[in-house]
Amino acid sequence: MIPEAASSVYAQILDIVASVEPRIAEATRKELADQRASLKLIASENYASLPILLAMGTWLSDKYAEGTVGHRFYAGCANIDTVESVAAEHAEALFGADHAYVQPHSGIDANLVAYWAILAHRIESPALKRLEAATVNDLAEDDWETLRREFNAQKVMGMSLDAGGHLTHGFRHNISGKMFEQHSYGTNPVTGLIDYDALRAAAREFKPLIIVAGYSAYPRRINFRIMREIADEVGATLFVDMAHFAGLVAGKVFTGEENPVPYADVVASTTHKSLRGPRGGFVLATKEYAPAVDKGCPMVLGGPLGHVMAAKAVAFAEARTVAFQEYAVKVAENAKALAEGLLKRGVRLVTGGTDNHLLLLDVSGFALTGRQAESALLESGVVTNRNSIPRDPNGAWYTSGIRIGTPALTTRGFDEADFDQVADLITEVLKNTTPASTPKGPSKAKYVLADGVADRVKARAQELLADSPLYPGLQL
Ligand code: DSN
Repeated sequence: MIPEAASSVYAQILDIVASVEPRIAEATRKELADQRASLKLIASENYASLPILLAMGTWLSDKYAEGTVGHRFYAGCANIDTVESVAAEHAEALFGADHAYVQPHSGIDANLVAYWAILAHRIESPALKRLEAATVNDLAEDDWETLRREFNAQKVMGMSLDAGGHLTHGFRHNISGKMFEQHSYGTNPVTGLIDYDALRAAAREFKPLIIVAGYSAYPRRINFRIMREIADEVGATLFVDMAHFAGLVAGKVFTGEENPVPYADVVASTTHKSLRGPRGGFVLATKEYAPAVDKGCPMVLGGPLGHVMAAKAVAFAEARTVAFQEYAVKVAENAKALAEGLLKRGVRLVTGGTDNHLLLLDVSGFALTGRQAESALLESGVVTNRNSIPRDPNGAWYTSGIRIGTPALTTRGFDEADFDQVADLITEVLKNTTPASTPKGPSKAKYVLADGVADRVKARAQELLADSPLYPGLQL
């Protein structure tokens, strides 16, 4: 519930901002209006609550606090210590983890902290020990050279980008693909599902130091017991990136073998996707890996953001409620309803459906690229993102897929019947879009949307959105 006073408080806050730079106040107001007026289906986005947003707008931002609780490189960090401890305490209780490190500023940062911690913990490196014990005056260039040699050519194995993995799982355009020798696993060409037997065989041959499990565009659940078994068999550390599905773990939709926390050595995540917190990251670790994870700042990260850790604490506290569990259940139910709605209207889904919060549409059946479909949908007020599908003939720029998810609209209150309507709107746009002709043949980027479709879809979207207002009661 938003107290009535919130509207005038926000209006005054924006007036204060406008007194210095009116364009920022204006863009902030407009962003709210735009988010209110569109069907937000980007699988990695959500809407944080006002308590979370408000916790970020304070002077906790003004303090430097490199280091960890009780062990800072700056004086006067007592209040930041409180904030960080409360956030970590909530995260540990929420996920049943031995240890939570809540400083990472983003998902990529959280993954880098995890990679460094695993390297530092796993690689027997006398040079690293010497460097950690050294004072600035004793640092010897020889030790760095030895460290680089001792850390050399470690191997990581993660899901390939076109199968739904993430850039940070060893892709060549990310530092993870440069730090490590990399091998990726894909999905079965017929079912589109992870093939654990193939993965096991590849792991036996490649012998990675780290196996990464997790995804940003795979519409199914992972069995982490099997991933643990494979990791143990080849002596790998099991690292899970649960950024996309942290809300489903927190909300107890993913339990037993689908919950990564009891099986992984290290788990990294963002806070702002299905978990519905502020923009940021965190890492969970077993007792064994915790000391190495805590070296994240200053090893990998800049100083922690006290105001964002405060908002993370509020978000973790929210996620410990029954209301959040009900939300997480609805996210998964709504994704199923959306999948059924699309399938019955003839849209092809990678893996034939979903059992998490996201769906991957193969739009090649409409003779469109992902880029054309994304643009036509956006013109109609439906916000999605293009995404590769497994073995995508159109590559990572044009793609043949559209990724959509239910976390944001479920936060607004959409139910299964609403998502069936969303499926109808998406299908109407796709069926009425054709590639534009160019002298060289059909364009991969330009498209033609039949007259009247965008206006009709926008109008129907507005009716749906009006029944589930964003931040109801907030008059801005
Ligand atoms: N950008 C996030 C996503 O959209 O999935 C992952 O980094």
